[in-house]
Amino acid sequence: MGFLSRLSLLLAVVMQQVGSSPWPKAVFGRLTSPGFPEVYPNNEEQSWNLTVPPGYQIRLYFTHFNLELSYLCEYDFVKLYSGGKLLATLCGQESTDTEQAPGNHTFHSVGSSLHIAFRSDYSNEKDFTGFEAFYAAEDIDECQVPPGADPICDHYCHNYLGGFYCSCRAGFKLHKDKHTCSAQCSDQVFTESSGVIMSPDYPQAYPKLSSCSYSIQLEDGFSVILEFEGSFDVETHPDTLCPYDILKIKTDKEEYGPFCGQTSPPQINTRSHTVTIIFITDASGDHTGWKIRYRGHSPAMP
Ligand SMILES: [Ca+2]
Ligand SMILES: [Ca+2]
Ligand SMILES: [Ca+2]
Repeated sequence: MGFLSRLSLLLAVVMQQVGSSPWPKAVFGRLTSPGFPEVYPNNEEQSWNLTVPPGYQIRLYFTHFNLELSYLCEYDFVKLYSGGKLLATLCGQESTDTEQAPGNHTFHSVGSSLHIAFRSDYSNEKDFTGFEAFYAAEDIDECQVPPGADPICDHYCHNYLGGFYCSCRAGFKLHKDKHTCSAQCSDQVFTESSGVIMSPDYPQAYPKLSSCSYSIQLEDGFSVILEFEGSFDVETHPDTLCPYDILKIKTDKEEYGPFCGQTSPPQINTRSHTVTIIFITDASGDHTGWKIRYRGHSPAMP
């Protein structure tokens, strides 16, 4: 295929993609009671179903509201439903102890659809002029979570129109679940004759869904001695041995652990010059982890 025909094919593809995925259509509009701004008729029922694309919600507010007031809005009402729930029952002109009028309140759908129902009963005691409302699609800021709720991203949350995404600090990688930050902690090698190795972020909570391995490689003839230092906290279970997060220590000949719980394991004299520490975490829990000081002991030296 010649360069020009390839270029025109590429352009055609680009044009088609631009054409087929336009900027989300603006969703907005106005709703009124039948006959507005005149008096609404008796025995009237009308409803509206509003839907916006995923990642958006519907904002609705009233610029005029004048419905017959009745106990619990039994006679005439506007009801708002969203996410399978009744959001509001509205009547009257102003809120009372038992009935709600919208006033300056702005309503938001739960998810991407909102159902609005208007009903009038068989009589009107006065001339009630109904309502006028305006609605518009609005981006959901997924990064804003209610106080006390878990953040949606482990590290950083980025909101955009119609969606959001997560990212991680240096040294971490976004897990394929798109919100967990897994530590990049595999295949770490230690060749110094002594040192300190600890769980990622120690003494802060260690990361979830991470597979760490730390390999101590000393010269032949040394024996690696491991001592736990500071606090020790690895997720545990009262009946099953370390079913969630696992800390294990391996040499050519032996395996130590799995260790978990809140009691530091005793000193380990591995009698080996190469030792691998393996730490695997699951998707939940907040625990501070572990810290190990190692040193190479040479039996030939005092
Ligand atoms: Ca009425
Ligand atoms: Ca968003
Ligand atoms: Ca865990």
